[in-house]
This record gives sequence, structure tokens and C-alpha cells, in this order.
Amino acid sequence: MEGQIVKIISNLYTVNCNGNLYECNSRGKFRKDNITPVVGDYVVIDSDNKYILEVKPRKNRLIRPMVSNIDQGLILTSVKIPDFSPILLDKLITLMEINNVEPIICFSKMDLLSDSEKKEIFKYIDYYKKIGYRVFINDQVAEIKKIFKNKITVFTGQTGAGKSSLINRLSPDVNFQTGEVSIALGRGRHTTRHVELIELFDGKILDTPGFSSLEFNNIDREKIRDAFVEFKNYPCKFKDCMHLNERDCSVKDAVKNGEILESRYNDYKKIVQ
Ligand SMILES: Nc1nc2c(ncn2[C@@H]2O[C@H](COP(=O)(O)OP(=O)(O)O)[C@@H](O)[C@H]2O)c(=O)[nH]1
Ligand SMILES: [Mg+2]
Ligand SMILES: [Zn+2]
Repeated sequence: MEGQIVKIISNLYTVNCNGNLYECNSRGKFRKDNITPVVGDYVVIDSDNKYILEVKPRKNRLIRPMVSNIDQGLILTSVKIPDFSPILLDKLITLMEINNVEPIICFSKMDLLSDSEKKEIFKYIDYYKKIGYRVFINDQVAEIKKIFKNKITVFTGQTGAGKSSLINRLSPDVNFQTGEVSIALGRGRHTTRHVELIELFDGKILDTPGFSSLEFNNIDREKIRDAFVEFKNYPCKFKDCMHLNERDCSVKDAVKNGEILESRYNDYKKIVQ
């Protein structure tokens, strides 16, 4: 029988098979093969003996939190307290593109802006839409509810960006882990929390924010370049152009003539360097 791991506590794996939950153990074999089943894994189980028999190949896997097969990430982006940070947004988009996770952008706290500040943010909103991303403002609750269907979604964004508030507005009964509780307890050691996939609007969300550590170690420069999706619309003289110091670079031309947003290009350079 096939299903998906939705929760792991110690060595007990909760597997959802067509809506029925089975609490399974894993087999010693996995440890030997260096496979650790994680939340999100699609697995084959022996439903009589409650054992996981096989872990299916993964679409992707995050380390913190430990989870696999994420489809999309909702990036909560505050425009005030904390101020809008294009580099943080572009870093999150880049990490998601590299991990085969679809970025969806959601701006929060627009109500704290003056009209002229709003206009400035709408330049970014229009640009990210133009290059193909879905962009919302956090008061578009009805529209945001529709994005979850048949997908596994992870929420991300700085502390204070409005993740918990948005989830509360979407569905007041969801118990979303803030990720800040353990620190508030003031203990030296973080309390061990388990991660869990929660059903929401015909899809699943991870109850813990992801992509919180923005580390780009061991990532190929080419992968970072390709994560800036709009660059592909500007073929350069050199096929492997990194759009940095090369001559005859269509991407740099497009930045100069305003087709590519300057902050995007500058963020690309910062990330790649
Ligand atoms: N004015 C305003 N405040 C907001 C908005 N969204 C969240 N907040 C406030 O910002 C603070 C941080 O929000 P929270 O949801 O806890 O952020 P999280 O750390 O990402 O979970 C809280 O005091 C919220 O009430 C918004 O759209 N407008
Ligand atoms: Mg929170
Ligand atoms: Zn180029």
C-alpha cells in the first residue's frame, strides 16, 4: 500500500494512505542504506505488520526542517517593520528555484505605507508578476485559500513578516509552530519539535516555517544564475555567460534599459559572489 508520511515522532511514522492513517515503524535496512524517512516522503507500507517497506524517490528535500516533496513556498514579505528587503526575497526565491519549489510571494503590512511608498512597492509587485510569479497581498484571503489545493506548501519569511497572522486569518484552528517558542523558553537547548503536514484547503501545509537558514554553500554559480528566471529571455553572445564581466551581455543591456529590475540584477551579483 502506498501513502505519505505526515508525521514522525521518535521511531513512529504516521502514514496517510488515501485518508487512512497508519502508524508504522521503519526497518533497520533504511539505516544501513543511509535512507532516513522524513515527513513528506511517499512510501510503500506493509499495512498488516505496520512497516515501511520502501521510500519513493524524492522531488526535493529540505534539511531544516527535515521534510521532502515540497511543491511550493509562500514567501511572506513585510513592507514595514521589518522593512521590505529585496535581497531577502530574491535569496528565498533563488533557494526555492534551486530546490524545485515554486515560489509564491505574499506582501504584508501594506496598510502601514503611505500612498507614495505603496506605489514604490507596486513596482516590485508588477515586476515579479511580469516575470511569471504569483504575487498576493495578505488581505486577499479568498484568493490565497485557492493556492493550496493538491499541493504541499511551506511558509517562509522573516520573523515578524506575518506568517502566523496569515495562517490564523486563513484558518483559525491550524496550530502553526512559530519557531520562536523554544527560544522564548530561555533554555540552552531547543526543545525538540516534530514537523507535521497539516491538511488545509484540499492540500497540505507544513506546520513549521522553512528556508529559514539562507545558506548558499556548495551551490553551483550556474544554478544561481538559472534561478533568475527572467535572464533566460535575454540570450547572450556567450552561451555560458554569467552576466558579470563578459562583453556583449544581453542581460546587462536589459538592466541598463530598464527591462530587468536593477535590484534583481544587483541581488544576483551579491548572491553569486
Ligand atoms: N499592520 C499590520 N500588522 C500585521 C500584518 N500582518 C501581521 N501583522 C503584525 O505583525 C506582527 C508579527 O506577525 P506574525 O504573524 O507573528 O509574524 P511571523 O513572525 O511571521 O509569524 C504581529 O504583531 C501582527 O499582528 C499586516 O498585514 N498589517
Ligand atoms: Mg510566527
Ligand atoms: Zn550575459
